[in-house]
Amino acid sequence: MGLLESIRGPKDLRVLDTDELNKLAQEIRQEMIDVVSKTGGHLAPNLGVVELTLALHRTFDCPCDKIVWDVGHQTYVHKLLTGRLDRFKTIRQYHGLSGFPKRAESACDCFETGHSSTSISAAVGFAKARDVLGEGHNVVAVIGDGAMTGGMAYEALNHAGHSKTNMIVVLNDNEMSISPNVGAMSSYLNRLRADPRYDKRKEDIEFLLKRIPIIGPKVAKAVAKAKDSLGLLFEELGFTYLGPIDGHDQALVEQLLNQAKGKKGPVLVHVLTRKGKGYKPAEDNPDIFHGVGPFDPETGKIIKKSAPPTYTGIFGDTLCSLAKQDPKVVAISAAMPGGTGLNEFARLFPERFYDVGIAEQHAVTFAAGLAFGGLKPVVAIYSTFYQRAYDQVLHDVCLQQANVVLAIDRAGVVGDDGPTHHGVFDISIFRVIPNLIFMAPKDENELSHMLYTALKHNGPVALRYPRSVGQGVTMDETLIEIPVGKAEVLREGRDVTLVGVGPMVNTCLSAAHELRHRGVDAAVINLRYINPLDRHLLLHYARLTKKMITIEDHTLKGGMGSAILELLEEEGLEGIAIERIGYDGFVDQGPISQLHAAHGLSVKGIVQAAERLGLFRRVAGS
Ligand SMILES: Cc1ncc(C[n+]2csc(CCOP(=O)(O)OP(=O)(O)O)c2C)c(N)n1
Repeated sequence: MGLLESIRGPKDLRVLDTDELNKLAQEIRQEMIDVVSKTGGHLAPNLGVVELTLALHRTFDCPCDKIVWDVGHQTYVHKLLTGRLDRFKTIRQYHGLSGFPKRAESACDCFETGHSSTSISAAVGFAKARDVLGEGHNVVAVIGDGAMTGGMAYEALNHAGHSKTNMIVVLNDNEMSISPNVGAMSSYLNRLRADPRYDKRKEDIEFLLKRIPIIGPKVAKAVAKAKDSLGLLFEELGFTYLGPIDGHDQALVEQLLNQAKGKKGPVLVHVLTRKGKGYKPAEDNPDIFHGVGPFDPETGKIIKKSAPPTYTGIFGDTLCSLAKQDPKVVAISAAMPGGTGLNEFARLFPERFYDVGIAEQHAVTFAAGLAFGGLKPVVAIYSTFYQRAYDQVLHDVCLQQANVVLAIDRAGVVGDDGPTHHGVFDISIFRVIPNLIFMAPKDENELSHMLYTALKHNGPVALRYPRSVGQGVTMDETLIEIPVGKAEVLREGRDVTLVGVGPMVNTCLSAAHELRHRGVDAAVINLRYINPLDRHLLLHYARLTKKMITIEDHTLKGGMGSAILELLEEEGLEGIAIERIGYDGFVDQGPISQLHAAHGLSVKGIVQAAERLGLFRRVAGS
């Protein structure tokens, strides 16, 4: 039996000696490589926090002490140490362990995350609640240097520094976001790393810490000396700054955490780690192994299946060709240039590409400024992360009618990342904003025409497309404008109207085929525009068929089907029966096709909806 199997909870860690801890660290790395090579997941961030997590769990007493993880993608080690080894193989699988902290999974997961830069805010909340209730536990936020580019982190530092509550922020600095980290804060952290006094002081601190408890007070002095020279920014914000130290020296991290634990007020512990530590392919390519699909654990070679290009890829390619023709086109990413297909744009047009860090709110308002300054900005953000920038879209872009294109990537369920990452709310929140033209393509060819249309349009435009490969359709050479507010009839029919948005339109076509076999004649409409709706066309088909089925890779409340219900109500149309297919509530993690099937977003689901509408009864009886 390996050491890891003997760890049932954090308490079991405290009896281990240095050799055993080193052996355990190795076993943890091996387990993560073995499992993630099959399931896919956030490997590099987790390899980088093995020693840090061991040190945290030996220093703090979970679940009584609260450890709040930022983003939460780096909690695999934490899961392995808090009683979840037996289920670790199910991570990110349908009904398996989540890839992020989950309160229902363990009392040690005190706060759920997935979106970045929330940890310090939540930790201040935990600390204040403890103070009010007269309790005495420790509260720790663990945040990466990438997450420190998000505005919420500063709002929280500002509050914590002022409130003087006892809490610890561990800054896990690996110089990487998903891609290399960006921004002035990142440069500041690099200066702290590079300061020649760091090496000298590191030796001093290591020397002194090794002598605890004999000369414990001297440690405090050395640390106090350190703060005079480094970490001034954090000191000015009201934090005691400790570090930077080597985050892979587990004993050292543990000793500094113990120091932090004994201090009054907020403390920031700066640890330096390497993303992908201990697995060469991940150390060499930390961005690829940040969130990776299945790979060969021996070689690190990613297992790729041949498939049509993705919507994201087509978006990136089309934007590059449009930008070649129009020097005013610029692109903005919030720390996801690779994920949003903008790497090539950044390479071709470095002066016209902006990675603003994990700062979706800033990205959108920045785009509004660029637009009024005379450029044509395209902001590419995942649907789920646009939720962060709602007011910026409403107040800074749409109210002022700025010429901004909002590319909404990963719209619909995204698969294994689960409910924190599914893009299933954008239609509800954006379709109600006046002035915003909102489209969704049925395939990758239509996506390129829509991007062209969006850049031609005067005013704000949003464009939603999914995380998946395209339909494999032929791409048109010449792009044309798709008339605003015009839907497309793909199939005539008299018995029922199937209205799809985005690639769900293709499911409607297959379902129409299936329904035909059962004697039902279905019309199929590719909605194309969620806003403005093609009122005329929808009303015509509603009157003609009297029965409608809407299908959307989106939540039902406030979604596309809701928009059609509103239309029918506004027009006073009565006697129209509608079945809406979409999600009701938060959606689990799992393969996209499985999630679609489980929620009726399938041919079978449409046929069942047709059955609920009584279509087969009528046909059978006629
Ligand atoms: C609001 C938001 N935007 C974007 C992301 C996507 N994302 C996940 S992890 C990550 C990088 C985080 O970097 P860091 O905090 O340094 O952690 P590391 O992976 O380097 O350990 C990003 C951009 C997110 N989770 N949340």
